[in-house]
Amino acid sequence: MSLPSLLGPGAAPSPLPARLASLQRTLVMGVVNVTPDSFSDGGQWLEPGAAVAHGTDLLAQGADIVDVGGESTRPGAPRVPAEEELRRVLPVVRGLAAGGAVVSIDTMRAPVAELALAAGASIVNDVSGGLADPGMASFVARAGVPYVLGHWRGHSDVMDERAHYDDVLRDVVGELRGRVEAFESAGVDPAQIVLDPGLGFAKPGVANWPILAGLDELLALGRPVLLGASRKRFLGHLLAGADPDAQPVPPAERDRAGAAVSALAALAGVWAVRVHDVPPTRDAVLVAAAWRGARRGAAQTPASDEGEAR
Ligand code: PMM
Repeated sequence: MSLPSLLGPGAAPSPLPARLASLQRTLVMGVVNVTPDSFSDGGQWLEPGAAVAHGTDLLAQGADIVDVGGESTRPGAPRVPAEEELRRVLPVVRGLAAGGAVVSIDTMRAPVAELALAAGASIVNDVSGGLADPGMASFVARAGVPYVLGHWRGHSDVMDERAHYDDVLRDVVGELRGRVEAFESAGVDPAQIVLDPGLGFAKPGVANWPILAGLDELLALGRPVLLGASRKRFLGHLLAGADPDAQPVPPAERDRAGAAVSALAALAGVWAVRVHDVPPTRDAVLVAAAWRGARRGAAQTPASDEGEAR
C-alpha cells in the first residue's frame, strides 16, 4: 500500500535520488565540516580520511544526506580562498559519493559547486542564496540539481550589523521570494529549489523564534524547506536561562534542544533538517512522521513494533 504524501505539495526538490524522493518523512542531513574553525566542530574533520569516516558514521546513524563544507560561516570568520575550499572538500565528496552516499556541497561559490558535482555531489547547499556569487543562479540552471537557497544578508564579517528587520518573518519570507524570482529569471526550474530561512545568519538570538513559529508562512511559498538550527547560538542562549548576562551553553550541549527543534519542524512539514547529531534527530523525524500520519489517518504500525510489550 502506498502512503499519501505526509509532507504535502512542494514536498521534495527534483531531481532527487529515488530512495530519498520516496521517503514519507523529513530527511536528516548530517553535517561534515571540513574546516579548522566552524563554531561547533571546527578542526575535528579537517583531514580527508577523518571527514569521510565521520560522514560514513553519520550515514550509519541514519543520515539521509551528508553535507560537506569547506568554509566556516560562523560570525566573524574570514573567507577561505576557493583553492583551499576545493582542497578541503573534493576528496571528502569523492570518498563519500564513491561509497554510495547522497552528498550535498555546502558552498557559496559556483566553481566549487561545479567541481563538487563532478566529484559526485548531487545537491548544492548555498547559505547565501546566490548573493555571494553572481554566477550561482546560471550555474544552478545549467546543472539542474536540487539547490538549497538560504536567506542571507552578507558575509560573516558584516552579517551582525545587517540584522535589522521591521518584521523578521515577513522580511525573510519576502526576501526569499525575491531570490526565487531571481533564480527563475536565470532559468532555474523552481522544482529544484529548497528554501532555508538561514537561522543565525544575520539573525540575532530572539529573531530566530518568529521564523520557527511562522514556518507555515515559509512553507506557503510552495517549496520544500530545510532548517539548520543545530548547535546555533540562539539555542545556547535559550538553555542558559533567563539571566540576560548568562553565557550561552556551549555548542556541544545544544543537541537535545536541536532535536526538539527537529521534531517540531518535522511536524510542521519541513523537507529536511541539517544537524550535527544524527541519532536523536532521526528519532525525532520518525516520531513526527508517525504523528503526521496518524493525523491524516494514514499511520502504519512499523513492523518492528508488532508483538512488543507495551
Ligand atoms: N548553517 C551553517 C552552515 N551551513 N547550510 C544551510 N542550508 N543552513 C544552515 O543553517 C547552515 C548551513 C552553519 O553551521 P555549522 O558551522 O555548524 O555548519
